[in-house]
Amino acid sequence: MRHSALTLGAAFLALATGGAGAQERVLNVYNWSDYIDTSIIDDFTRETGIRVVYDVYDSNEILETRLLAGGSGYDIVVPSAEYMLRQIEAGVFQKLDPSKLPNLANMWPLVTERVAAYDPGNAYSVNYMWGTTGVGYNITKVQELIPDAPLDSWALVFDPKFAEPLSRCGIDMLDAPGEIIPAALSYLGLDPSATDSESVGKAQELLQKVRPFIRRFHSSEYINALANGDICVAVGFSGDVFQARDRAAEAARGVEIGYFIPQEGTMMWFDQMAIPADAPHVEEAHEFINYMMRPEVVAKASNYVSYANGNLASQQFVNPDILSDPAIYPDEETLKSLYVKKPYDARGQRTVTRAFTTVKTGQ
Ligand code: N2P
Repeated sequence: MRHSALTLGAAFLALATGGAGAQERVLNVYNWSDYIDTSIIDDFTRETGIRVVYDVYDSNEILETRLLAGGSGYDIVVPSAEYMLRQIEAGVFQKLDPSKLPNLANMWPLVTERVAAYDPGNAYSVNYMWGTTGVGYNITKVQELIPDAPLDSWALVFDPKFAEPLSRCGIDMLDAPGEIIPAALSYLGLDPSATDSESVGKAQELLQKVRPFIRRFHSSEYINALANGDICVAVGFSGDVFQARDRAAEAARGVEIGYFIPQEGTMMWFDQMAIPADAPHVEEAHEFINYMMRPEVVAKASNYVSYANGNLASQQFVNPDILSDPAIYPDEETLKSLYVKKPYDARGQRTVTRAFTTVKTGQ
């Protein structure tokens, strides 16, 4: 008697608190850092009852290592499209079930078609955000040091003539071989997707000349570093630089941040929501992807992180100053200077990573 009363009590408590014992629904998300308005996660949990465990990374290489090792426990991951072809071949993702994703109708055919080059038939992924890799800078400090600074060219960071003086206020670069080597290649007028040792060797040589002037290779700390005025230049991701600009404006300490897409060309990338083959919560993962494809929801994300999304129906809810900014939603003219990197094969990836590591470690 007493025993069953206790059991009932415990069951009631579990239900009331959503604690273990009740069938708690959980979703483990692994996404890029500084990539969402967290109120979206709270709204999702409130509506669905699914508790979200949200972890972050700041590099495709970190994500890939976890995915290839298997058993990550993640239900949603967000690799960049050009990494996906190899990852799909390695069997790390499961196919999406389109019958559970009615909001696919909201997606932007232009983006969906581009991504199909990496995820054939769009069988494994849905676009979350897309953007460019370019240069963020502190407007006042750069102008002070170099009044005629080339604020439209990779020369700002790859020519020692500019990098040397700027090293006084600090240059950061992404800690990402697949971003920096292609940028160096485009500055040199070479194919940004090249992996042959001659081309990559030239990029390495260029980078070694400016290596002494680079303060740090890191893929997320530059947001606050730019906003606080700790550094004055960062090779970084578009929306992250805009977040730095917004944080600087909020702090109101006179730091003004600009961003440019180098005219020699830069990379445009697409970050894709996908479900690992061994995801423990496949049903919940589909619910999450479908939720993120609601026009108002993904527009809220874009408005917060200043990245374009791949959802056409969302554009009516995206802030006009974001939608009309060609550095976020590129116009025809800007699109011409953007390239999409071809996927590296395993050997090409090794060549590029080795060159980058040599540059970083200064050997
Ligand atoms: C978000 C960076 C995401 C862009 N902080 C990299 N693909």
